[in-house]
Amino acid sequence: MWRILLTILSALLVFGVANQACAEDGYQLWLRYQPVDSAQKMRVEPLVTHYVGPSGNATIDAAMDEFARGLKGMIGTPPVRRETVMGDGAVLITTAASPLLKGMALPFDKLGKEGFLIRSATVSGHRVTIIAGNSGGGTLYGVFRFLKLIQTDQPIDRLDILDAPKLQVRVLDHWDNLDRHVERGYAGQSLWDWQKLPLYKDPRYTDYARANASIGINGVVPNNVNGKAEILTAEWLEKVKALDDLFRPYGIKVYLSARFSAPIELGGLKTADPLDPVVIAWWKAKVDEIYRIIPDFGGFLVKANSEGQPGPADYKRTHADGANMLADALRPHGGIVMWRAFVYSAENAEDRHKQAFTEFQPLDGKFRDNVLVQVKNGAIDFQPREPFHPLFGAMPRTPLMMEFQITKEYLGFATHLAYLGTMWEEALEADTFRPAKGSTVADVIEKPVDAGAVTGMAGVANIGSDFNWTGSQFDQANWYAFGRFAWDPQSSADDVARDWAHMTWSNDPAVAEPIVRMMIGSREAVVDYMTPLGLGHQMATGHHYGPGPWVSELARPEWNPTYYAKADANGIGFDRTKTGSDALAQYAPQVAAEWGDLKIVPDRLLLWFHHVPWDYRTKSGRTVWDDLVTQYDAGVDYVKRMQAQWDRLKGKIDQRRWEEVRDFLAIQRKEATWWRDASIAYFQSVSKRPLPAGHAAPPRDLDWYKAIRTPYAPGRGE
Ligand code: BDP
Repeated sequence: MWRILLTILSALLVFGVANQACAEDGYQLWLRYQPVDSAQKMRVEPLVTHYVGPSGNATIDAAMDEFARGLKGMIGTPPVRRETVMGDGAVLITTAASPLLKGMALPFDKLGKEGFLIRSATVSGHRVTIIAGNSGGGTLYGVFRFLKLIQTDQPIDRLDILDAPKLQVRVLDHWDNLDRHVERGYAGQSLWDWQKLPLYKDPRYTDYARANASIGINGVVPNNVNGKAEILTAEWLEKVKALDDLFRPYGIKVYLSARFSAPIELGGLKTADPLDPVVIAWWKAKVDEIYRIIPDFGGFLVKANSEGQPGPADYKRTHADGANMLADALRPHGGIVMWRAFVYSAENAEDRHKQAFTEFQPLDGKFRDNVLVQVKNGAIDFQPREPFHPLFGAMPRTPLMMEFQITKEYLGFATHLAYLGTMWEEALEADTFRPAKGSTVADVIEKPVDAGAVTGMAGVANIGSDFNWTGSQFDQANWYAFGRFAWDPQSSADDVARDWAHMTWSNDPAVAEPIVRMMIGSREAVVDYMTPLGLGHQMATGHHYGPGPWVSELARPEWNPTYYAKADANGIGFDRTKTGSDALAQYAPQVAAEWGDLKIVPDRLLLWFHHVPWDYRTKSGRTVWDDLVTQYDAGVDYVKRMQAQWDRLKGKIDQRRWEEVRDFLAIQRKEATWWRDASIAYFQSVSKRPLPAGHAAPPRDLDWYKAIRTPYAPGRGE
């Protein structure tokens, strides 16, 4: 009896200690591989007794390592590796070329280069599971999918899964400077410890690659679009090569942001004119040098003639001239150019909403076929809500890739819980009506402009040196969701959130479901307390931290929040109809007709496209003034509800992560309230209207909010 008690006691002690030791901090992301429950363990164990895979392929090796790691965590004993199928329960981690699969007529023709199949089958009379792609990369994705099934408590006994990415280039753009400051970064310093590279390779780089591979990300731009040219020097290329070597087994290519004036800064030339033969020769030699060092280099990302960056317009050349010159240098090596369409000019008085379209649309069909034009989801700049960019669908002969911002520059930095999956879903499912009804933004970016044309999606990374990678536990969901949407732009934000919540928090629906519900409304809450009813860019100057709706004195009109709200004694909103800037004319006529008509435009885009009097009635039946105030409060209320919900999860989630989220929600509530109060104080000073019944007056006067300064807010621009 005593002995039994003692055993129980020591087991409890060991368990307690182990529990302490494994206190979770978020480092494992969604790849936590926690022990599955006993029922799942019983189901899984006999099906994964050993694994078989070819040796000598670094990517398959990475896949097998991950397989062993995942199962060790989830069922305790890792399966062993064998040379051949020996009995039931073998998992074949292999490629189409494997002799083991001979004569099996598997549908490899449907998988493309990076797809995979997972199939329960019989090989040599034994019950096995096949995980295979045409390439090791596909197989690796298949292994991650298989592990996810186990992780999320799903059966693995009768599998017949085929999946392949819908976009080719699925790339993270890091806005990281060489001194490790991250522009718009809220997760510490840059992950890249350049000073120690190439000799010291932080093991985190491999964990980063694993996380990316687990969600299908296959490209990385490690340096800022506003970056320095030095990254292209031999010394820095060696550092980049070190990263590339680590990433290669995970199917990830490295690209670089290229500064257009590099021939002047590095080459000592007098010009960077893209049509100048000396400049052309300089880039060709530079590209050849890069490929000598990094043979599988992906290509360049370029921000040109935008916000002070150099570009072809400095020499009166077009974006196509600039992009094509680089594309020609990259073509012999198979590299691509991602040329950004985020442009607005210092001198141009045209509505900023219209400028990228004005500059780029006439260039349709003028780009080489290894150029992708990279277009932000909206025409202004990653606002909490924007209508989709009018360029989508308007350049049918040019590959357009989507650019989303994963880092939350305009959505409360790292501390506000805002799941961006819903925002991206909204942008991707928007109907462009080009060429006809039913052609969504997702369709536009998915469909190659001609056979073999390249497709892609870029996400501005939210990753840094913080132990939890993204600055907050919930921002990991945005990294995860980006990968999922890049893999399949038709994904459902809800499904993605659910998968993430199960893997990151718990398989218990009593935990996962409330978390999913919090996430799904969270971005709308940010819209409500920052920029309701279609307002845009009301953020404070420079760092964009906190509210600044009153700011009107900055040098360029479109830098001022007052430019976007256009609030005066009579009303509020930016008239982008025919009577105003007519930006609507850049959309297909059906879209312009819907959004241009006050009777049909949804309230969520009202002030984006229309200037209306304060007593204009929105679809809610309230005046626009009353509705604005109501929305600000709705946003704050949502945060309060998230807090209450999170409190109810106490004890069901490991303490450290639970406390961190609790505290971040408190910050969010404080800041959401600040946004609400400051915005109402300002707009009331303009509208001169009383607050609707039941809505409290801001506790301070407008001057108090205006006086708030936060010069050390993180992530400043350069
Ligand atoms: C804006 C950022 C700025 C970036 C710019 C860009 O404020 O830091 O450099 O976008 O996308 O959102 O180039």
